[in-house]
Amino acid sequence: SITLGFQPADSIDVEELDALVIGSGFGGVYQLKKLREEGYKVKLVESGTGYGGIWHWSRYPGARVDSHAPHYQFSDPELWQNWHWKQRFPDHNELRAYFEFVADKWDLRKDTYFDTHITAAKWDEAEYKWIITASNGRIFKATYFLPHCGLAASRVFPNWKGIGSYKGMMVHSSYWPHEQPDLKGKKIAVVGTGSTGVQLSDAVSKVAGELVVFQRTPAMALHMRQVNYDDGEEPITKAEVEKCFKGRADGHFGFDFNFLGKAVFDVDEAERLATYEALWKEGDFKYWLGSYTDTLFSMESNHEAYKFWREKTRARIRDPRIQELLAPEKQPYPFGCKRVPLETGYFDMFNKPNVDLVDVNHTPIVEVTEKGIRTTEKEFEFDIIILATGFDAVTGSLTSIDIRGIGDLSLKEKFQEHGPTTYCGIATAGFPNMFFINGPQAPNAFCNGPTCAELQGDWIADVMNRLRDAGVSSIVADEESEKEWVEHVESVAYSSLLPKAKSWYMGDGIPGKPRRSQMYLGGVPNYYTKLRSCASEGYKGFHFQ
Ligand code: N01
Repeated sequence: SITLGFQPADSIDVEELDALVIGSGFGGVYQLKKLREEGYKVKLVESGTGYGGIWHWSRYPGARVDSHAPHYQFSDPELWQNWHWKQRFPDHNELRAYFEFVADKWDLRKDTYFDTHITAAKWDEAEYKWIITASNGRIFKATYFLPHCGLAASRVFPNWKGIGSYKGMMVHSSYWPHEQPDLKGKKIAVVGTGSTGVQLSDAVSKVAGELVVFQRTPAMALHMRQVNYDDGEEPITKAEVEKCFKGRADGHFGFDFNFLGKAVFDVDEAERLATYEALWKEGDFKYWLGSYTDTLFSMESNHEAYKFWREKTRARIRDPRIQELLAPEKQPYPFGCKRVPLETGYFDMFNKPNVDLVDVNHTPIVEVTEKGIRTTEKEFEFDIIILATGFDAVTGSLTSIDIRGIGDLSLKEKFQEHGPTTYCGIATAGFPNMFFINGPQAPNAFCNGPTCAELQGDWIADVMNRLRDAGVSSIVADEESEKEWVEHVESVAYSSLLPKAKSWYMGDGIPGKPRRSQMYLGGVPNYYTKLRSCASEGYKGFHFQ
């Protein structure tokens, strides 16, 4: 029998579905469209009030995607032939407008419930169905449960002493108010220097009276090289756009570029520096993910990339103290093994008289006071404190839902005990008929979002079709295959330098979270080959009932 944990309101019926999809980012909206085309009764639920996933929530000043247009979009010609990008790296407003456009073209609204936050999902072993409940009392019974919740749906808040006593405005970057607060002339703190903190501080510094950035680890950010497009001007021709969609799954990171195909010391110093200069000038992730093949695998090679980056960066900062904090002489961690932010003026901003940097390693935050933040050195007064402190990335969005599989197995406890364990980064043993897009141990953060949404979304639709045709009720990953996949993911991760940096890539920063690679680093083509061969071998590694 099913225990719902609350008594549903009389007026709310259980809605019966073939599939329930969570999340209105790229993964969720693609899945809804794809499954509907295949004839399934499917609904999309989203805790926010609009489409876009992370782009619905992250409305902070400066928020923009680090993946370039026109590749950061769906491959459906109905969409790209009729959409015009205004920026090479679109901002959150443009991205939300794109999602609205997609919702219209794909007629998504009639099958979407907004303001619907799923709190629990339980596999009913007698009926072979998922019973899924939302905090607003909605209940769904679905054959397939597809939590495509994204990497960044579970926010991290510091547990500083006195945090509740602060009288000013404190806001997490991902709960940014829809009505932009007035930042002009204000005294503002930004805590955190990941991709969010870098974008935010840069934008805030342009309007704030005073800005203090609190840094724990320096960001090895690269220049974005933003481009604005005029009306009618296209980043590349429509014919080229079509070609790039065909090649996306061949790129290691789901982009239209790859590593250079040679190692750092295959070339002499002059060639290496000329190559670094060219990549650095191109902007985008080229200097990171389009550079020498061994950059993320050999510390000696990685150090060459760091040295070049360090000199370029130090040249932009006047104050030697800040230079040393932002781009230290001694390399603090392997370049590119924490997510590389793209910036448009972050380092130059520290030359302004109204911008300062506090290193919380030297002067830790002791408490939050009524007026601001007290470090071991002094009390800072602020009108606004912005937390760019990140997320319980990748797994947090899944483990924050009480998901129960066979024998009441808790997903949270499973992941808590061992770290994420999945088969092919798309399913996990003990949880039948449950698949996720951009979940743990898939390429996720190392794949262009829409590329993997389509690749995984199509695979999930295919498996559902095959089961429907065969009259099979359920499919579940087997533990042995899962163990092999986890070992493979870990062996690729540990052949790289990634584990040498503390970052959310390895599950760091969340108390009690087991340290394990959150993503598959083996590249989109290898991942796709694995998914395809699993399917062509009759979904090898899964059991059926
Ligand atoms: O979060 P993060 P994010 N005291 O976890 C610091 C995607 N994204 O929101 O590095 C002081 O990367 C923490 O310090 P440390 C993208 O994939 C994409 O920036 O742990 N500092 C770190 O500096 C990205 O990687 C886009 O030592 C504290 C920062 O907070 C992911 O989302 C834009 C602290 C958190 O950095 C997450 O990025 C934005 C504390 N108590 C984000 N706690 C685009 O595509 C944490 N920190 C543009």
